[in-house]
Amino acid sequence: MSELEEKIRKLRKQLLYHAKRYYVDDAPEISDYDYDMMYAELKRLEAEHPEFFDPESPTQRVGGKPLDKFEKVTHTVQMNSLADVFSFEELQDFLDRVSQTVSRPAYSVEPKIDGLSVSLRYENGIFVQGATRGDGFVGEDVTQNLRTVFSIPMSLPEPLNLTVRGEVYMPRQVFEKLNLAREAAGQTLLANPRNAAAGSLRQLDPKIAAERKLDIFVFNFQDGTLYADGSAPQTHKETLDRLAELGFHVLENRIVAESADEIVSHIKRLGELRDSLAYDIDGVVIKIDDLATRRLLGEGTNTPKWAVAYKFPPEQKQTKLEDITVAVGRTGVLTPTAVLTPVRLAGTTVSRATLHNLEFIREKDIRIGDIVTVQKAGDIIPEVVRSHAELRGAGTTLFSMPERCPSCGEPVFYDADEGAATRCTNSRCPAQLSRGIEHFASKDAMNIDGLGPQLVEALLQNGLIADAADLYSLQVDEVAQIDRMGTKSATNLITAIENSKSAGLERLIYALGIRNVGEVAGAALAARYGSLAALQNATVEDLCTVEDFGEVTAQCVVDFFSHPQNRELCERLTEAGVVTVSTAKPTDDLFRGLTFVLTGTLPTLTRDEASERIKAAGGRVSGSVSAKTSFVVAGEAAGSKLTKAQQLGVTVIDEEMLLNMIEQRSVTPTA
Ligand code: 0OX
Repeated sequence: MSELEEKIRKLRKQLLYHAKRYYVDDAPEISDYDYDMMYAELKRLEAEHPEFFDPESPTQRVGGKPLDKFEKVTHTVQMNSLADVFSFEELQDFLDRVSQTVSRPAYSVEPKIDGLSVSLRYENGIFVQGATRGDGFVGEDVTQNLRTVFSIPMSLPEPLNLTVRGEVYMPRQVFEKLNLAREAAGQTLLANPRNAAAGSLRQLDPKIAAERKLDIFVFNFQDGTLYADGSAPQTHKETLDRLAELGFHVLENRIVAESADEIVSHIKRLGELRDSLAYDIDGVVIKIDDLATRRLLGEGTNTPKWAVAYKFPPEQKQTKLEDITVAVGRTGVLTPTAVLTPVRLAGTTVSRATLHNLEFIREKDIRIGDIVTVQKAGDIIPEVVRSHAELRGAGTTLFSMPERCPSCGEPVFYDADEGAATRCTNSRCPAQLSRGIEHFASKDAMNIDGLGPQLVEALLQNGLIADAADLYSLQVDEVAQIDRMGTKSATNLITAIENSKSAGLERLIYALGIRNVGEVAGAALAARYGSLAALQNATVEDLCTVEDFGEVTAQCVVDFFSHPQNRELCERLTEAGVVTVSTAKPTDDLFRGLTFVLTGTLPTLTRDEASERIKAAGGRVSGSVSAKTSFVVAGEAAGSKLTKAQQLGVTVIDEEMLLNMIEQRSVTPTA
């Protein structure tokens, strides 16, 4: 072997060793910098000497090309989900149920990682395929992205055929860094590490997934052989210990417990540990340890009878309400926002929370300087739950709404009818203007990538734009003058603006920000009138005949176009080349007259994708369930919408049934 080849081999070996020390053992021996240097050197040598190519090289983790779509994978063993319990009483019910069949079973009590379940398949000890859980039967092939997860071994020390299951997650630190970078680039922030991990795993370009530095905890042996002699493990603990021996990053902080007391105290311990872990956990999994006992208890329809997930109650924290600021929204509504002493809550640092309106503040007797309890609604939006009058010292102050708009200084009006809103009615108010342009550019409207709140503000402040139509005459060199914008970002922005011209009439109508006209109404108007010009001349009477339009919304549309400056805006948008006529091909009429509501996380489609499919088939997508709803499409963790559908007797279907309906061109759901 040449000296060079020797050197390359040695570097590969060292890098593999240090990656394991870092990602699997959590005990790095060298600095990140030294690791990166070694990696860069190997990359250089491999590029100069392709004759020494080795698919096992650490540099080959990010080798694949971007895909067009993910292939489907049928799981050999169903990837079940877990039944949830929300209290110790419900947990006791589970334990009681089990003890009717088995006496004094031992349980594995382990953290429930808040990530995404995947399967990893090895053939002859080589990692050959990784797939998402999907609906438990069929998932998506995300092998390329999983290869970038360093704690997934590309090969095992023994030539085994096996499939394991684990939870992919984004470590909190990685998540925070990612959001800081997104903030600096004016991109929307990701809500929590779980969403960030899900988004990363769904990247078609493995390079992006690699940058996201995902990690995994393996928690189950699905299929195959765990020992070369073909023998099978007896317990879950033995399985996981063996998987650790094979080089997997296996769940930590788990115990084997024999009594309810032991289980409950470990749950409490994990609850206390939660904040100090490097990753998010959202509960504790309690599963029978003995594998033969598991088989005896068997499986339910979608969940095993031998395990439950105890879900932690929404995390709440106390913090100080330092101040209340008032923001002016797109429609002029003044919204009070709590400024909090920053506190870590469910995966992110929270320093602001909405206080809705004055009524909310009065009802909860919230005062500036109070200690308040905060939590995240749906684990995403921070909210103030209560104030603590009992902890109130001297020096707290009552809040009152400003009498003048904090942005333009004009008097504001209180409207008890419209959701107790305080409103600035000055149509030239700068805050409303910036929010309006942000809305115009937003993802669901004209979808101008990179044009976030900070950039809109900068463009307005520099006098480069005065309204949304001005965006279309911006020049690269003008934009490049703005702080922290180089020529490259400026060029990207101009391209995105240019592309938005063909966003389509539906989006354009929504983007105009007409009161009460959301995406659904925008689409209905586009379908009905076919052009912006026709819409501008519609009467209230005529608008009232559009599907789901009442007089209030109809009047809002007429009011909007009765303002000369709005008409002028439309004229300038048209002149700039924005498409203002409907280019939609006549839609399919399979779902004509049918309304769908989406709830929960669907196994393979994002919410937007599912909506697009329904709309393309001529159906409507609504945000709320009523007796008029035709179908509720429910995914994992579906909440109140599902309950409401069941109460109202609305047909509930899953993603697969929806796709079957479209494929088989039938409005009768079949599994
Ligand atoms: C987790 C986790 C998820 C195995 C068979 C049914 C559920 N998120 O950490 N799932 C399971 O168990 C599977 N265990 C876990 N720890």
